[in-house]
Amino acid sequence: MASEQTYIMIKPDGVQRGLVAAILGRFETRGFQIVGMKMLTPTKELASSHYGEHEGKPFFGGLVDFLSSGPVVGVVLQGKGVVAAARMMLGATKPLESAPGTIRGDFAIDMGRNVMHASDSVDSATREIGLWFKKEEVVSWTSCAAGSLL
Ligand code: 3AN
Repeated sequence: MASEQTYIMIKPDGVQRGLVAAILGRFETRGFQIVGMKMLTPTKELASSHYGEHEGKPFFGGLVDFLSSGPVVGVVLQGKGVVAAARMMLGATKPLESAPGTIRGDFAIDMGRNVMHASDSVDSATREIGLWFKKEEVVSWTSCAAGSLL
């Protein structure tokens, strides 16, 4: 399995509920590497581009309004199979269908307040990393831990 990068984002509800460390900690302790991270309040334009595939759907306006309503934490994660793994750790789109142990299954109830985003494919990850990060904002580092595979 090749090393990949994916884009994950703690949404405004996750930031406001103080879940940033708890969520990011799951990825760090599993062994994935944070190679880019920023906090910002997205403009409506950025939020619309991010959710471009949903443009025209009835929930699009609310989705964009919510994502741009407050600060989010955007993260580039790196590691073997990280795109699929992050989706598995995130859980289903509808929080009440998310398995316990997943992030949404443990932290969310409402569809419109489902605490986190994760790219759903390698192609989406490439697009979303390019949308949220400049090239120089994604870094490269090696762990100093003995025996580390990073
Ligand atoms: P995910 O966030 O699991 O990748 P997407 O990309 O299908 O799911 O949808 C993006 C966001 O749009 C979801 N997190 C959810 O908040 C919202 N959403 C998706 N489908 C619906 C729907 N049918 N009704 C209301 N909101 C929706």
